[in-house]
Amino acid sequence: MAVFSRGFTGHRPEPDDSLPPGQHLTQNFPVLSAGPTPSIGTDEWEFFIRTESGKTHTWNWAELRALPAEEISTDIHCVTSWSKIGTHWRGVSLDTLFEGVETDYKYVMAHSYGGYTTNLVLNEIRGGKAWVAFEYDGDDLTPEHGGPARLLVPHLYFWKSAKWVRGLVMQADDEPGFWEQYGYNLHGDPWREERYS
Ligand SMILES: Nc1nc2c(c(=O)[nH]1)N[C@H]1C(S)=C(S)[C@@H](COP(=O)(O)O)O[C@H]1N2
Ligand SMILES: [Mo]
Repeated sequence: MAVFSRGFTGHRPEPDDSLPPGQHLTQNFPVLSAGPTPSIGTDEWEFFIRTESGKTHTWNWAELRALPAEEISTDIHCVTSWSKIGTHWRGVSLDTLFEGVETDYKYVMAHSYGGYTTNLVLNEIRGGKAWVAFEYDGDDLTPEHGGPARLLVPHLYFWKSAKWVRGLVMQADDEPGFWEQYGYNLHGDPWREERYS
């Protein structure tokens, strides 16, 4: 199945209005990591979703790759002001991963290998808006860009797209993750310029 997502707002822009306010285009793909690049082999990689019942749903690499994958074509926007237009990814929709998950909690904390965290709202990462991505531009996702797999939440600033994603913990409340604790916005919509809190 092919999914072509321009993100939350459905902008299908001319170059002029293609970028959220305060953003500029970059042709290369900058690497922004708060710490060292963890090395996770696909033999040890695991992804989980944990709910308030204490139940933890887990997928190993083979199980993730056995799920239906989607092609994603989307713009990405980093809060440091670079944007890339029309990036190509392949990954599993969070809709697919949440299919058997029962939760009444509305908030999510994404956890990465290496300790990075970022907070999200469940109904903003369902409905074709977020993926666990493992390919970029037709190749395996490189370690510096979050490989073997990262979250891809392109309708929010790119810090929400947790690299080396390890799991999602359902939460009753919206709590700040790593960058949010340092003053980044809890929500992070680039079209509203929600950069800082
Ligand atoms: N685990 C982890 N994920 C992360 C980060 C990080 O430091 N660690 N940085 C975030 C930020 S601020 C951005 S802009 C993007 C950068 O992704 P890239 O390095 O692939 O460009 O990853 C996000 N995800
Ligand atoms: Mo960023």
